[in-house]
Amino acid sequence: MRATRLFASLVSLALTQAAYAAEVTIDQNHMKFVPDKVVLHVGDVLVFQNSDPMNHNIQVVNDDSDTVDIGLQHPGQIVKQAFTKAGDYEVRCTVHPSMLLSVSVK
Ligand SMILES: [Cu+2]
Repeated sequence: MRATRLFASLVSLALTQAAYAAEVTIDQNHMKFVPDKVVLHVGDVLVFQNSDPMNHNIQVVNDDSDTVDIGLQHPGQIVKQAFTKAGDYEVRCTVHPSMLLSVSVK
């Protein structure tokens, strides 16, 4: 009985954490962010994977033009970026100016 209750509270804890911090994967493929638009909740994490045979660079720019530059991302490398403030962001690759990802954090 006790074990059942403990298990139930662990499950609800896990569900609560999942609800507050999701990881959303963005691929970089053929010099595009895929998908190129995403809506997140505050605290969610974008997981960038690079499926291209070339380096990319990830820059996150917010409404006020504040920029976070994550640096070069090599082929096959995974980079994670948390979004802890609501707002609209644009993610760019400075190596390939046509690569754009719009991120809306609610
Ligand atoms: Cu690029």
